[in-house]
Amino acid sequence: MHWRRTISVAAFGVLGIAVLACAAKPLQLVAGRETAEVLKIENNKLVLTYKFTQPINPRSVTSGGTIIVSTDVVELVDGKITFPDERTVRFESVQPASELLPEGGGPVRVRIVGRSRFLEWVADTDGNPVDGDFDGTSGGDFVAEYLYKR
Ligand SMILES: [Ca+2]
Repeated sequence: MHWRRTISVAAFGVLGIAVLACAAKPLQLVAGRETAEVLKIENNKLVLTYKFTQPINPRSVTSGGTIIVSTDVVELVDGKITFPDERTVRFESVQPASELLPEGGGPVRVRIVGRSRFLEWVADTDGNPVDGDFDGTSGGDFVAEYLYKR
């Protein structure tokens, strides 16, 4: 039964790759809880900067898809995503910050998707989802709320 042997060898191969993938350290945010380290207003635009532990797949980062930003004024803040380096994601609002935040400032809520039934998430260059919930395994959303004061 030659085909049986072929199947079991293939199965062990897949298992081996899965074990290796699990053993590798997952992609995580270096920081991201503190307003001062993440949130800035530059040229009257809302700017969020996130650093990661490993290079990111640039195509996995989409405004409104895998990075979701909202305020009390705007439910979904449209942003332009750029990469200052391969481990850093920069989100810059399309609208002026003065149209996104009330007088005196307010909360800015961010979700970085690490788990989704649509299979869309921020991923490393091998496609592994970000460990947004910091439990040590790939997958899980990162959720934060920052308070911006004018
Ligand atoms: Ca996780």
